[in-house]
Amino acid sequence: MYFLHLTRAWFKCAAFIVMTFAVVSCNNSKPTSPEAKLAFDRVIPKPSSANAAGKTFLITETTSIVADSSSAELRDVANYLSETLRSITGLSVKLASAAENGSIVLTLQGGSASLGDEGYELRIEDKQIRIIANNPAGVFYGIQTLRQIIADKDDKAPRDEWEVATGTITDSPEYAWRGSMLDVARHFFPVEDVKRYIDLISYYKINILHLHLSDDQGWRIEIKSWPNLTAIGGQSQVGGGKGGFYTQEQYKEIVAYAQSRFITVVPEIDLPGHTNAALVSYRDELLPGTPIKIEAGERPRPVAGQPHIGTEVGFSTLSLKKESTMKFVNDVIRELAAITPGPYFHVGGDEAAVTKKPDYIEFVNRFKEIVNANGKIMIGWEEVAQGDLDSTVVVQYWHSSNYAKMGAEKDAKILFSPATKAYLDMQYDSTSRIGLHWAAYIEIDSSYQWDPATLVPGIERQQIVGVEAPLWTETVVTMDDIEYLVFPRLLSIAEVGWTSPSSRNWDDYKVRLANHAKPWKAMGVDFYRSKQIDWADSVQVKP
Ligand code: TNX
Repeated sequence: MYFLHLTRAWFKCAAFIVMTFAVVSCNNSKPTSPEAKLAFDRVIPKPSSANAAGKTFLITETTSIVADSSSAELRDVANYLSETLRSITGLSVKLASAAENGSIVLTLQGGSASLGDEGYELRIEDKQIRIIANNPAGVFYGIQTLRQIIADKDDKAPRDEWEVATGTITDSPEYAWRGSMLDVARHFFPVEDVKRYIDLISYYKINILHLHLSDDQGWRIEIKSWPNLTAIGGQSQVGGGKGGFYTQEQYKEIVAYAQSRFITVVPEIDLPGHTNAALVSYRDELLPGTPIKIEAGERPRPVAGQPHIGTEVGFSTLSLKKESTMKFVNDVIRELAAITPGPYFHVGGDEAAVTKKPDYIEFVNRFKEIVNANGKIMIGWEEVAQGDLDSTVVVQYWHSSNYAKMGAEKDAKILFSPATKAYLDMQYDSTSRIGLHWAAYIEIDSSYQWDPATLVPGIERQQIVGVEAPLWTETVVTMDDIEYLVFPRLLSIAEVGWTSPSSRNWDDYKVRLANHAKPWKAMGVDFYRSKQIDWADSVQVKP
């Protein structure tokens, strides 16, 4: 009998070994439930190292959060954790000043230097959880990992105990720039949508939100010295809807909200092409020459200076010959830089098909001077590689490896957004209900299986700042549309940006991804149910 008992216990341990990365101890005081055992198997992006210890920490009404008192920012993070735990568990977990059994401790003391600026160590023991980092950002990322490993159950019944599997996770990112771009110009999205978007992407340790604030179809940010930009240019969008724009106050609100999730907003004003909304707003001041006449029988083309609600590109440009042009550029960059605490300013620079090449180069050089004079670092789409660059500039590769290499040769940093892998507006396949497919159809495996460090021969790892997944919104009208294209592919890009290539593996990723269906359902995320993934909407693991 005793022997039988031992054997059974041994089997339990063996099963546990199979289900976790490593087992330090099998003598769990409270048996770990099947749901909790799954926990370490669903963290995205995959942490640098994770060792499960086989016990359980319980989050209950008496759990407390304790943060170093010396850091105000860390106290904000502690409040964020409390709110997050309330929304997951319904429990009100209070902040306390002294750590005891049952505390979740957030600390900036004692982290190893190897954790860097954004890394963290998450130690979950049966009596206490500790998140240790060198900066509040690292603690915040530790919290995101913790959120993902709190066991969820299928039944919706209220519970007074929430299990967390014990173990140690040590983690830090591969790249400093892990971005997501939202095009609010083709279709406008109100502040509330952007905040929800920020919340959703922060779960995956994304740290940059690039906002594409102007394009041919609409101008989305208030510029006080050029009011028609929003009064006229802000009132349109693709398909003829009413458009919209952010006041400077609303933009600041978005920036602050992003900051509270350790996300830096990078504003983009697309120049000198993609400027039709500005040309329509200030025809006398900005519109170059007379609009081209359309010959009888010719397919109607968009005309610069006329409102544009289609999706064609490459027909509008600023002109160096117009006296007001550089004043306009100066004013816009100055006003927007002044309300942007982050270090970057994106000047666009893509698809300026009707800007003469010498003018284009002149523009890029002047944009750089103005951006720098306003205390910011210039970033632009890959075509800006034709300008005079230096090592401060970031060139965003999207299509042409030649431009990307040209940027690298000029010592610029390269941000990877290859359209065939990272463009979230590409359809998954030919049946996708929205999206474009000019670059590729991108299923989940394709969005995951690539490595920025080897994608473009000649661009070395140390020149790459990171990755960014753009969502262009020609076909994207609602928040549901956003979610359908972004989830799950943004997670691929998040993992490409965070996890070292040697730790990434499609077969392992697929299983972790399957376990995100449940939290998405809980958060009401309208994700794409790719057939490549065996979605685990209900956890079915035999105890
Ligand atoms: C190319 S990528 C563009 C955008 C479009 C996008 C659609 C880039 C820098 N320019 O203007 O919205 O394709 O996928």
